[in-house]
Amino acid sequence: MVYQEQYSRYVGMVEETMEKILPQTEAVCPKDGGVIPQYLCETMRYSLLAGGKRVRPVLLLAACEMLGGELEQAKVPAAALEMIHTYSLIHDDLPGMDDDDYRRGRPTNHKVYGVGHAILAGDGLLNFAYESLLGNAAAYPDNLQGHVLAAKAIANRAGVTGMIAGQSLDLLSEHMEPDADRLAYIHTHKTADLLTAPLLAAAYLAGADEEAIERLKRFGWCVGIAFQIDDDLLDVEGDAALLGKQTGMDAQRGKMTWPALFGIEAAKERSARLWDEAEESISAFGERAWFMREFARQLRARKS
Ligand code: GRG
Repeated sequence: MVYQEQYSRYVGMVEETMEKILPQTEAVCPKDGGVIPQYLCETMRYSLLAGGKRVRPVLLLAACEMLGGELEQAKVPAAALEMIHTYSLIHDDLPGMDDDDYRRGRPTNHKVYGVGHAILAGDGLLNFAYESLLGNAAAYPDNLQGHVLAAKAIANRAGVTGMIAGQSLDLLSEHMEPDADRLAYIHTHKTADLLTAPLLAAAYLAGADEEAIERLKRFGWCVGIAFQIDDDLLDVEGDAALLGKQTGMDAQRGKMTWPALFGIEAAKERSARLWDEAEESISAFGERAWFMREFARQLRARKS
């Protein structure tokens, strides 16, 4: 199968699963306690179904298939991870954080629904992600251990020693003297952790061995750091129309970034080396890693 077809197949699975587990509800004032109120549901769906590259869920499905796991079991975890990612974007865009007006080519959640409802949309997606993960785990009693470990890996990388930890340091570091160790910590946790989460989740779902897990961790970290450096570079040199969000915001906010600390050329070199290392780290999977390899190449070439 050619790359683009395979990518569309994975994205199709994710979109279909998200639509299935979070359908638009008609309940304005639900009485039985089991329906998401219509407005809350709309605010959650506004950001979740607004497009996006679906990098994290595609990585989960692709790694699962590469490792011989059952795709059917991985669909809900993939959708849950995209919900967690989307909640983090909604909250990151709030006035108390980055205060952004555009995301995924449309007004940010709080610009449309107001700050209070945007906070709830994020909270809703975060909670619903774990509710969905646990419900899915219970549906596969024969692989309960795999599902519990996958959910734990996602919670760990998204949580207070993972993405939230990185975001906390990121906020604390605005307008601070640039510092390489601090920047490495921020990038590792804010960005790379949520790109490693799908690989670990896939490995546990598929019952992969330690060696495979270590390779995937390395791949996730390299992709994550390179992805973040590229993101910082796009904020300096990218096209706002293609990105679907404003550029030049990092400098305006006094953010600690790779280009700010080391310069544009050094940032480009570092990113290139990391993308090479990412490919190298999955070379031992041979032909089975063809999609992951091509996916990394596509991300490396991204303009948005
Ligand atoms: C609010 C707890 C909390 C965390 C926020 C995601 C995040 C952490 C911050 C967003 C700012 C940022 C530059 C994060 C680095 C990761 C990144 C580049 C996210 C954007 O992900 P893409 O490019 O977005 O995969 P799409 O829209 O394609 O899904």
